[in-house]
Amino acid sequence: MNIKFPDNFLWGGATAACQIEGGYNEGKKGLTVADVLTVGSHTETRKITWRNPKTNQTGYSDVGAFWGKINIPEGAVPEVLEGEYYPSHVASDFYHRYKEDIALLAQMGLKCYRMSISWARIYPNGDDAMPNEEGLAFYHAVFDECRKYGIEPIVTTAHYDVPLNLCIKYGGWKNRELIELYVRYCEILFTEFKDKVKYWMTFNEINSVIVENFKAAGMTEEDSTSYAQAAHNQFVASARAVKLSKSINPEVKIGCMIAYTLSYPKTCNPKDQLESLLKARTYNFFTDVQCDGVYPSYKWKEYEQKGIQLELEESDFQEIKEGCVDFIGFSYYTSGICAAKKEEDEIGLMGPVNPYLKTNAWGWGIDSDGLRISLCNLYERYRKPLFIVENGYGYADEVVEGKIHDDYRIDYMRQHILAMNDAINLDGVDLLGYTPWGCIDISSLGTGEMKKRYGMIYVEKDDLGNGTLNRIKKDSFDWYKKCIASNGKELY
Ligand code: BGP
Repeated sequence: MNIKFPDNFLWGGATAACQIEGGYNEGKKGLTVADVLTVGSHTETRKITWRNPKTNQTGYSDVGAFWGKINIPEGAVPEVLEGEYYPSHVASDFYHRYKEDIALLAQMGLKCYRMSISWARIYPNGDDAMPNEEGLAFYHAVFDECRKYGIEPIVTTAHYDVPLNLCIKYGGWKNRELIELYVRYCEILFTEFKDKVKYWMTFNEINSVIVENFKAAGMTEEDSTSYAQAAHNQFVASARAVKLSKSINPEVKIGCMIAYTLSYPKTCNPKDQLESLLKARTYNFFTDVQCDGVYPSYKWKEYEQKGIQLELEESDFQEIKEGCVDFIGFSYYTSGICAAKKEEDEIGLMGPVNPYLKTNAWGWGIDSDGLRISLCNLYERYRKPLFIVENGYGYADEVVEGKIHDDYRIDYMRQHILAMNDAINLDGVDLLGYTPWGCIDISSLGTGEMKKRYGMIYVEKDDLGNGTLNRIKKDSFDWYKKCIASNGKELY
């Protein structure tokens, strides 16, 4: 097996602020949409908690999109309820343990660490007149700790943690006012961390704005026009941020980030193939705009058929054209199936179960060939450098006599690293790096569960927040350390 990764390949690990930091109301941080989300499970959706300030009535709403409909009553606003448990409030307590955690990442030999900055740590309400110095100081300390070990920070500016005030006061990303507020937030980041951060990404899984409206866009509306407007506003915001970043430091590399939800046609029926083509547009649209700098014609046709009218400004399309990204970051976990005839056994995003794939307890199939297909699809469509910034195997790991034997995760990562090797050496893909998701155990985004673990480092905490938060190296820690030290050659 000829394994050859580029000498400067960025082996890393990934987390997100609202899933790892905790300290949800410390250091003058404001609330985010993540802070009002309860814990769910594979069968029970997470809920948005709310209160009506006039009547003092409180309640729970589904989180929307694939997870029920948002039904926050008129006059009520999302709010943290006394006595409720919220996975993001303490999370994995990185806010207090970041030195210990980064030292562990350095022991694993990571070349880079993909993380996100919480907008509400920098501007607690998203629209504050001045930035929060304590928030800036926290991230300076984190980046200094990374650089102390030669670890390159790869930073996402927004990762499912819209400041809650922007949801309540502005209605979230369907409101064009968020463009300017976001660009002002990015200006502080790019200026403040000019000499510490070389790689940025704008919106995490920007294509989820049409399926994770509350988490990704801070919206409680679920109509197609709101989705389309939120996507457009994020395109303009991202494009302005790209141009701004280059004006502050021409050396930075700034990317978009999508969830690559590859879907195979269920049969060789041409109707299923057509369905697969249409399904691919749910993510291709977002990279088409941010890599080509124009809306694809199929999207205008779709908006015409749906009667969607965007709220546009003269300069929008010029800015989008001038704000194309340097690289494409994407998440890949599994692949799905789509069929012209909808099946009753569809599991949300990914469609019916693929009989050719083994799945984890959450029904996500293990498909490393799908990763190679995704890499080829993206590279051959855009010919821009790619970065796998999320990939991993969620599993309810068990501690047995102080050890965690996660051979299943080692096997998953080995298969996907071999697929990356093929894409690089057989298909000629330009792949910058690989940051497996949740390198330190963090709460699941979809379910809020702690037991859906992805890390090479175990965190002692259960689904209801009980535990010591102590860190334990899993078997995959030493395995990944050897993989990195051998630049991908030592995988067995
Ligand atoms: C992606 C998110 C990550 C992470 C991942 C795993 O969509 O970008 O934040 O959560 O999904 O999903 P989950 O945490 O639900 O297992």
